[in-house]
Amino acid sequence: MNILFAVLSKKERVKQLDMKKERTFVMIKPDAVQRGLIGEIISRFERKGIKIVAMKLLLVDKQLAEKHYDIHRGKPFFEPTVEFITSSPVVAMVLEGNNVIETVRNMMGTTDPQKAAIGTIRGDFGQYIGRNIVHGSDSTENAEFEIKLWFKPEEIVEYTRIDESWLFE
Ligand code: IDP
Ligand code: MG
Repeated sequence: MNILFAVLSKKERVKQLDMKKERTFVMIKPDAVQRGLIGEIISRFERKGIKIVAMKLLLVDKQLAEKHYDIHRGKPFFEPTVEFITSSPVVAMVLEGNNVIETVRNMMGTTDPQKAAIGTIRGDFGQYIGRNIVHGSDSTENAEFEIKLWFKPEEIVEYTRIDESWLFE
């Protein structure tokens, strides 16, 4: 750490490190729930130091699924994706952390598990684009929209994790 950095206030250091506290919406899809991968996936986020601020297991109805995938309406995979997402329970979560939207997307890997890098969630556990294990918001706008769609404000919990001071200066 350089001397200048050390004398900066915490707020200034955070700014210099380009830290951005964000929230993202993550869903563990029916294939991963059925295959017993809930713990494995949540564990990866926990070990990265990402905070879970909301979580529930639910059977998704058609209306919610269609709203969630509305941006893909009209595409050939829209109907099959809605059918898949409503076929069996999912785990819905709100995750919070520094640049968490991009971090989670990187941890998930690219949409097609065949092409996703080994070491990513999709790359390690999936084989087919229509069964790709996990969803994560792709932008701040979509994260905001999806969090509002899936969770009531009172379902999101503010708290401090004990390891926060060990993850950041
Ligand atoms: P993303 O989940 O990586 O953001 P999107 O392009 O937003 O990918 O697609 C949403 C979801 O629709 C995918 O996660 C996948 O479940 C499904 N999907 C997308 N493209 C295809 C496809 O070509 N075949 C089958 N399913 C698809
Ligand atoms: Mg997407």
